[in-house]
Amino acid sequence: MENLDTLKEHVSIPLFDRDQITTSIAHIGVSNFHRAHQAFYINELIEKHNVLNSGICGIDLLDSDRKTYNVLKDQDGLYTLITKDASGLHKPQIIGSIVEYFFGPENPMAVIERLAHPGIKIISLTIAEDGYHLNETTGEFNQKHPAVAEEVTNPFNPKTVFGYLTQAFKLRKLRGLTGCTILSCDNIKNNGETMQHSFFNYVSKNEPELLPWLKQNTRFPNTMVDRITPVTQHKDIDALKKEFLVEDQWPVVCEPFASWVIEDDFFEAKPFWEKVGVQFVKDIEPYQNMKLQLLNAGHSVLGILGTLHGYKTVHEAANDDDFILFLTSFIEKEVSPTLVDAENISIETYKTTLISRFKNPNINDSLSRICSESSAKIPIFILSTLDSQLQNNKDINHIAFIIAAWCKYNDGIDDQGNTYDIIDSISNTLIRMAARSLQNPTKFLEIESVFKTLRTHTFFTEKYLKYLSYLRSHHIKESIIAFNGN
Ligand code: CS2
Repeated sequence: MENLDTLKEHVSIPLFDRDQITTSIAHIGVSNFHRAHQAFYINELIEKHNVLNSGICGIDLLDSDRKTYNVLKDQDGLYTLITKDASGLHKPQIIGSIVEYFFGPENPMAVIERLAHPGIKIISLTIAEDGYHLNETTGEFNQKHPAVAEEVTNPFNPKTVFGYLTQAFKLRKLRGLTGCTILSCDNIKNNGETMQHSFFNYVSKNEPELLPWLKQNTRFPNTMVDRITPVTQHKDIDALKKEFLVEDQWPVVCEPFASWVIEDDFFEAKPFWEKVGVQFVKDIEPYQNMKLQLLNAGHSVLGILGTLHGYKTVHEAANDDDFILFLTSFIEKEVSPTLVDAENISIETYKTTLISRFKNPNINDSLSRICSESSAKIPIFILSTLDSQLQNNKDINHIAFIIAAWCKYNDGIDDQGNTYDIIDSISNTLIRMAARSLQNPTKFLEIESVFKTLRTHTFFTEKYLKYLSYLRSHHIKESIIAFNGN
């Protein structure tokens, strides 16, 4: 990226001296989402409120993140955030809050030392739903994961976030330092508690003598994070260069909407993030349920149904009246009864805004991003709603239809006759069980890590089988129209 001063006529640049910033946050998983969300909030905090000690040290741990490493190293941690609203207004802003960057596979000891430094008060994470390595059936940490098996024999070259944190906190303990707050920013229920559960489980298996110290020296507040951030496309890079004269190898596109709610449970004093719109609350539950069961579930519904039809993006599906009628009726009849308002949120407002967020054509969010890792997403986004509806003997028709459609989705062919990839850590199982369900329709529900004992619930399976049989012999569009008409 060129010299910042030469760019300021075309885009907004950080209005602070980056050399004055000190780092108190280490963030693991410098995804597009992190760069559109947390790094954006912190940039605002530094720029508008002069909180100079809140710089971010970005850290990636996976070999597959080498591209982030190369780009952020080349661009000195700088990148462009392009906020696009539905009217076509594109506002590029250069974000300067990531002031350091470390790459685990290149120098694991440097990462361990950085995390152990007492100046780091918050270690935040976006490691995705499956990064927590929990065995869905037993709820225990998956000690058999190959990355875990490898790092326990070579602890100074860790492979997982748990291995890195263990070594870093061992150093803090050894040096008589204190611990810090670990802040999960992933789309999972009770993400802080989940992180604590995975981490403590890992430590009790691999480094048990550290556990008492950790229990006293760490906190894991739950959070709710929200901002739609698609995969960056070549045309975004080209447009930035052509229209704004910015050469950025990896800009990030996002919607104008952003929200961040965090439980007030920090190891030391909570940060000054309220100044930039972060909401601190006692209990995350109503906020996370609203977000995960409306937005993320809504995405998955449009993703699965839309892909079956041959749509490629969220806005195509969201601008199809039949699809949106199905989605809004799913929300009204099956999701809304499980949600409650809380301080500073109105479910009604969130629902209305949500549909226009999905319709924003400039975000161009691909359905393949949405559908990736559905086996980890669906239990959180949709089956949790199913559980509460079943407990209260309420309507579950839409969910039965969605799960049946997901089974068919794993056939990998849309109604136009085009094939698509199933991107999922258990894709082989999904594809195999969907194929076997052609002969034996309940087969798909036997995937225990996703459905647990759902196949034994006859009230659900009867509906599921009826929809699956209809979907197998009709196009998705026809099936949705028939469903909406009933
Ligand atoms: C999406 C999310 O991948 C998905 O499942 O629903 O990435 C979504 O865009 C964000 O959570 C928005 O806050």
